[in-house]
Amino acid sequence: MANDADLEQRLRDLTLVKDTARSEIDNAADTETLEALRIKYLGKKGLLSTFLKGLGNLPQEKRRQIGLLANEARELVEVLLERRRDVLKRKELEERLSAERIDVSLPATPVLIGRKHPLMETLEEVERIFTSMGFEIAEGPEVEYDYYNFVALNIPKGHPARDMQASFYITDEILLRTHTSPVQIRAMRSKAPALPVRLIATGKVYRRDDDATHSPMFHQIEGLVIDKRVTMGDLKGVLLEFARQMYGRQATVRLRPSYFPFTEPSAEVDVSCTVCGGRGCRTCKGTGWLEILGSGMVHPKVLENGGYDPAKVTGFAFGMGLERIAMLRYGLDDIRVFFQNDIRFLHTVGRM
Ligand code: 2NL
Repeated sequence: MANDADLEQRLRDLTLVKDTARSEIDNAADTETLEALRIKYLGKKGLLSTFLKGLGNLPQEKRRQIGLLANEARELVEVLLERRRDVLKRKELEERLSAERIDVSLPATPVLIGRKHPLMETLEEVERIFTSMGFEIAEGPEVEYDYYNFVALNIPKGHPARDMQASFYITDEILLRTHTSPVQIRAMRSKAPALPVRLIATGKVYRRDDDATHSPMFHQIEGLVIDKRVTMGDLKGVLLEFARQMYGRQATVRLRPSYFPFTEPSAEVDVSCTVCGGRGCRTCKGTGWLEILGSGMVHPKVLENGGYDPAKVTGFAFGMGLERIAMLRYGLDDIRVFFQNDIRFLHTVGRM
């Protein structure tokens, strides 16, 4: 009977669809492929829907019979899909977890952090020492009048110490300060005639110079003491205490005669070599001494320009380059490393 043959053919078709679905679903390698199979078998235009639609011309009894089987097939495919989906989901999660695993034993990327600049460390140490002896800290403008920078300090126009080639002039009368002395002149003039004056002036200064031992911008620390009967002995005592606090209690100082326009008498100050202690080595070139600053008794004209009466008071002053003090402290021989901003310098200097 044609109908029976047709029915059997349809049952074979259904079995084939079920078997193919089972094997395709079991072999699906990932959830994407599985979704494509869901559409292939269960979608609106999928194989099972198409199969059910094709039953329309069968007699009702046969249609009911085969429809039942087809629906069982649909449920089977749904169950197979769901089981396979669970397997694949778990597999994909495991793959992701192992791919994203973090090896906590790996060394971390180093984080480079900054540190206080060696010049500022040195400055703070110098300030600490002088404030411990009763000095106050004064600051002033870096752009200065020729008068405060030179004239008030007994360096009049035409004086060899104010060579135009050596200073950064902005106009005829205004320049970048070449030392911190104008800060002290300003401080004296705002305080005079009160006593005592005990201050240090610190900050950037500028000179047209540039090599391994000179930078066009560097830092100075100057000290000034004015009172009744201040002597050169007071100067030496203060500087000896500075050297001992800075370089250790064994440190000593010596004064050598010198000349500055703003002091009279003037003296260069050496500290016993911080490397060999005075026996003589490469750093002190065998002399046992290192020059650290210049000093002297404040010139009467400078006292007067600062508003003090040289007949009633005396004073001493000294000045040092912060870079030189820091170079001795850290054993450096090139001033330029302070200003090159090479992070490796900050990470190594003073730490070896
Ligand atoms: C040096 C020498 C010195 C002064 C600075 C000074 C300041 C006033 C009055 C008198 Cl207001 N003197 N300062 C005195 C002697 C030496 O510096 O070689 N500095 C790097």
